[in-house]
Amino acid sequence: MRNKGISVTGLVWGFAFFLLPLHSAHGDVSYSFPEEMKRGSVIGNIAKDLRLEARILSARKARIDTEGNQKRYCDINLTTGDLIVAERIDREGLCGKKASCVLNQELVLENPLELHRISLHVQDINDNAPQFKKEVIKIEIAELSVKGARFLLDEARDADIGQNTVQSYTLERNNHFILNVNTKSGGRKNADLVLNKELDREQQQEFKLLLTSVDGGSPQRSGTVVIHVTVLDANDNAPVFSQAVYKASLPENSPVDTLVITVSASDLDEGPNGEVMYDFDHVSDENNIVFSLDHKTGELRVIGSLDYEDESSYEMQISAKDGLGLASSSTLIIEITDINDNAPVIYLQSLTNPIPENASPGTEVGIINVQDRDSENNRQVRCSIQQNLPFKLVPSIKNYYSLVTTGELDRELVSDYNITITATDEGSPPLSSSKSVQLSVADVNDNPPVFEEQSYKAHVTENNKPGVSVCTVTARDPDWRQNGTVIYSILPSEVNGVPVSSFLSVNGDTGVIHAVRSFDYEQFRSFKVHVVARDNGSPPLSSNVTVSMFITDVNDNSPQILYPAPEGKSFMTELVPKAAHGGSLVSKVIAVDADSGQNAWLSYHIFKSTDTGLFTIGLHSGEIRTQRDISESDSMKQNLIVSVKDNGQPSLSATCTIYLVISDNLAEVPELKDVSYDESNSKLTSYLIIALVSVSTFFITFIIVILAVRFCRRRKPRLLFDGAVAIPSAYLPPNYAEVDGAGTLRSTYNYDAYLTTGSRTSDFKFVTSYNDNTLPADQTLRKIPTDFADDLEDSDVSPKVGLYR
Ligand SMILES: *[C@@H]1O[C@H](CO)[C@@H](O)[C@H](O)[C@H]1NC(C)=O
Ligand SMILES: *[C@@H]1O[C@H](CO)[C@@H](O)[C@H](O)[C@H]1NC(C)=O
Ligand SMILES: *[C@@H]1O[C@H](CO)[C@@H](O)[C@H](O)[C@H]1NC(C)=O
Ligand SMILES: CC(=O)N[C@H]1CO[C@H](CO)[C@@H](O)[C@@H]1O
Repeated sequence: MRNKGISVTGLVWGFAFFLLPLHSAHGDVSYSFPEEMKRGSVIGNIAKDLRLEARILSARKARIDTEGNQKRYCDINLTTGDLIVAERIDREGLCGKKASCVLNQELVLENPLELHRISLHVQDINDNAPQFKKEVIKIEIAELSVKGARFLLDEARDADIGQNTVQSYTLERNNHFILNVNTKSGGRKNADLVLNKELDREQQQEFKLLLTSVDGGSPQRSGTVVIHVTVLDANDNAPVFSQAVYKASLPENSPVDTLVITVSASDLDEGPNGEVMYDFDHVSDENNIVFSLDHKTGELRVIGSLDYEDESSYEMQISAKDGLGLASSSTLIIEITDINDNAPVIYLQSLTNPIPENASPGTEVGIINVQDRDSENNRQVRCSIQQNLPFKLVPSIKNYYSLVTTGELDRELVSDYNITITATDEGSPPLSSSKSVQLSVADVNDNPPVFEEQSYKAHVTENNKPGVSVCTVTARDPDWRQNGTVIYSILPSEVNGVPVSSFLSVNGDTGVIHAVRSFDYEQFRSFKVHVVARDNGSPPLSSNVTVSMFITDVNDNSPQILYPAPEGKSFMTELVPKAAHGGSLVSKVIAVDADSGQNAWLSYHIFKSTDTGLFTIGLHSGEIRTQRDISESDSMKQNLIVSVKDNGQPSLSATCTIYLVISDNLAEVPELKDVSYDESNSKLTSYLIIALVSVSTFFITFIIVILAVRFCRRRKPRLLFDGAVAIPSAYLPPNYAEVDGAGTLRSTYNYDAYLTTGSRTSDFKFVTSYNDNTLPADQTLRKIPTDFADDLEDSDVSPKVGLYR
């Protein structure tokens, strides 16, 4: 019931509010009505309120006037007497914020003139919403603002008054802000934005919050504004690298300016707070030289030379720093990959140089080490040497190789080797290098001297000058220096019991063989010596060669008459029968010649005879024959002087006398002595000769006896030397036909002539070399005992005469 009563009261009030005129004394009326009524709306019946007849209004020309130049807001319907709204009445426009708004109008009646005041009380209606000055409120709040911070917001305005003005604010729900509404004097209200939770720009850098302001009218009206909160950055974030560790790989020798990697760090801050600068952190100088880091872009580029062999990886700390100095760091690892940029290098670790030529196959000569600074396949190295050498490389441990011989070495064939060692790696493309090793082969005395000929023959003419060179032997030794130096010597031996050194000597250096003494063909015609060639090595090697010496004959022996025996020894007389016919053999001259060949080819001539024409002599047989029958008239005693010549150039000759007695009776023989004596000029001389011959004969006989004794002990022929006199102890008559096979003398031989001092006892001959063509005839003749008489008188019986057994 109470509620009903209130409502009734409200209605009544409302009715009165609209319709009831406010009575005033003196006939004034006032009306109260809400603003913004439509034109023509009835405010009240003024005729009634003034107790006037409506019908007279028109007659009395009732009208509404205004004071001054005020606007006429209302009018009167003359028909009905209603006061109606003539103009839009806006309280806010007319009265603003005034609490009461009264418009004064006047009703004028004529006939009689009446004036009534009309007060129009305009009531506010909630026709205005709260309104903000701007559409957007921009607020910048530092990121680090503390909770509770207040930020004043613009006040919302509402043209209405009273309850119809701003009554409250509401803020859109959000996490960070709340509103604090203040009531100012005059009932105005404004709001503060209060930070209720710290901001993080990096989480949300702006907020758009709707602020609603509501009035208290009915219906309620509201106005909104957007609060645009911008969170101002604080440098609360360090730059952060996108990776904790950056890894990159890069081939070595990459050119300068190659981009290796780009690092990036992000800083959530903005502005200078988010500007990141990259830099190396504690880098060693070396890395600085190799890489550069762009401070702004974070590009890491090559600025130096990259060598895998020096540094295969780089590790550096980099930092990113923002404008205000907050920094963080990261690690940058750059692996350098290998490129085959290093050729193998060959090191000769040891070398046996020179290597002796007798080194057995497989001997290690040197050790080679090969190194390649690259890695993996690029450092796999194959080593080789050139073909056709007696060497090979044997791989040993790791990168070591042994250089060993594969065959026999022979310094005399190849004394130096250039061994080229080539090493190639397995990179792509492969690199290679080579090294030359010079190897000498040292000599070993492995070659004996070798004579140029298998044997030597030397010919020397007898009676040669001592010291004459007879032959040259040459031996070659290919070894080196003293191992190849040849020294000649004669192997000691004996010829006929005499050391060979007394015959020949050899020049040790040149191999020229000299005769030490003069040879006598009649003593021996050939002999052999062994010449040794020895090198100077240690131990020395030697070889020997046979040198056959042939002594060629010179006509230096006169024919020797054996029969008849030389005069003085015995006086041999041939008996020729008186009855001998022509052609009968009566005697024979027997002669020999110690020379040989032509030099011993004897011819016999009758040089002088008692009765020329009675006897002839065989030219070569020496047989004396009668030429005709003996006649009585022929002298009983016949003497023949026979000369025997050899065929040498010049020829030598000997003579003998043959005593012939033509008789049949031996009794006549004793007379023979007279015959011989008749021929002598002086008997005294003959006796003397006989005495001398006897002594000589005795002497010779004595020697024969001695030599015979010696010969019995030693069958071999020997030569005895007694001073310079050579006496053959035994002398076999030479085989005269045996001269160089053909029986002729070699025409190429030069004949030497020998001059004696005049005494034939001396066997020592002074040698004068000349050709027999230039020999003066008389010199030769002097030596030839052609004169029988001279020969007889010559008491010096030559001991050189061959003794025969
Ligand atoms: C070895 O090489 C050297 C120079 O390298 C050269 O003088 C010499 O003749 C060469 N020897 C041989 C046998 O090739
Ligand atoms: C000679 O040969 C020997 C080994 O037989 C050797 O030791 C020596 O060095 C060689 N001499 C020369 C000069 O080569
Ligand atoms: C001489 O040489 C032969 C082979 O050529 C050898 O048998 C002999 O022993 C050598 N004689 C000397 C003395 O060297
Ligand atoms: C001038 C004017 O508005 N007259 C009006 C008065 O009221 C009557 C009845 O309501 C109307 O018919 C008129 O038009």
